[in-house]
Amino acid sequence: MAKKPKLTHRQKRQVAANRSKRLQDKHGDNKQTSVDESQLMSGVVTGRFGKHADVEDAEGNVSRCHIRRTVDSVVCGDKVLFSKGDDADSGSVRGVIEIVNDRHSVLTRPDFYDGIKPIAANIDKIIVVSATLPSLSTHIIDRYLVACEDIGITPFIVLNKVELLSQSERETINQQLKVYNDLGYEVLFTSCKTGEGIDELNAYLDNNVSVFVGQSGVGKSSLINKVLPGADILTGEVSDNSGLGQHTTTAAKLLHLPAGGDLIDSPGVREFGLWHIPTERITWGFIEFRDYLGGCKFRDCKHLNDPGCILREAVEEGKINAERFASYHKILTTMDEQRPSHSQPPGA
Ligand SMILES: Nc1nc2c(ncn2[C@@H]2O[C@H](COP(=O)(O)OP(=O)(O)OP(=O)(O)O)[C@@H](O)[C@H]2O)c(=O)[nH]1
Ligand SMILES: [Mg+2]
Ligand SMILES: [Zn+2]
Repeated sequence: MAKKPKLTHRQKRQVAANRSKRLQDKHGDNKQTSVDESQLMSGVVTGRFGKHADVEDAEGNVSRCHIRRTVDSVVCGDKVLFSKGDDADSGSVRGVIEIVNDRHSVLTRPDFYDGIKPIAANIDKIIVVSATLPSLSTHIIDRYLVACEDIGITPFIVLNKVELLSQSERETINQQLKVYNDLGYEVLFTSCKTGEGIDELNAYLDNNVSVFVGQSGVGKSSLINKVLPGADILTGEVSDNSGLGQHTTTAAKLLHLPAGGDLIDSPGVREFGLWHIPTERITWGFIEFRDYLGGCKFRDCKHLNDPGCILREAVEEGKINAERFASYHKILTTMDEQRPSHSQPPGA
């Protein structure tokens, strides 16, 4: 296999900047004429498929593009500069993404083989979707919340498929999710079958760029189809055998809301790993811990059975929810198991 040239981050930026300057110089005279297909245009990435990406220009035209090797990564929501090629050049893949603009936010997840993978860029809101089918896991919700807090975006928790619940199940789950309300997170019950909560979800999305995340099969794509009836995204049954979603959505997709704002549907992942986030940031991601941080007797307190651990004391006094505390420790113990041996712990 051919070896990729190893450019440093700085070198890559320099190459991209040089290329941009060269292209600008070349097309400097007719920069304003967007009809010239060989000119760099601005666009937003609406889909990413293997080596290619779909880019939508200001007029709403979508071009499937190659990605210049110097470009680090491209993901839905990225604002890019691209050149539109000649249709006849290379089948349906017409353009080339030359430059990815700086992102104001990016949600990432680590992949065992590929390292850190961006999920969506330039997002304002993160909709964390869960459901009782597949089974409800507050631990998975906690994982997403940590990832959201790490990038400074307040998550919105949605429990979908609520029409499947009996009144008493609904009350039990209400109690289970009350901890999130108490922490100041919004929790919304929705059903794509009865339409419950869809208006509220619509109101929350408003004029923002929102990404829908959560396990496979919880109904992310179904919710987007409800909010945007024309979207017609493929949805898939939860498997009768495994009780798990079937990973129906395989690539993230960006769609426009009619009144402004965008939605990004993302593929469900089985395990939302957090091993790319340093331990202190994981701790910070549990917002109720923040008041106590730095107060333990030992600076390197692991908040387990360490003497003088004020986090543990707060749990014993009922000031911190014991399940959230257990969830925190579960994240830390699984981090080392999930991290591939070729990857170093963050900060190492
Ligand atoms: N009963 C019930 N089923 C729902 C609801 N919303 C979605 N479903 C069903 O749940 C299954 C999974 O829905 P999807 O929208 O494909 O789930 P997803 O989260 O996009 O899954 P991935 O694309 O695999 O990540 C489908 O069979 C949907 O019809 C709901 O509110 N109630
Ligand atoms: Mg889907
Ligand atoms: Zn401690």
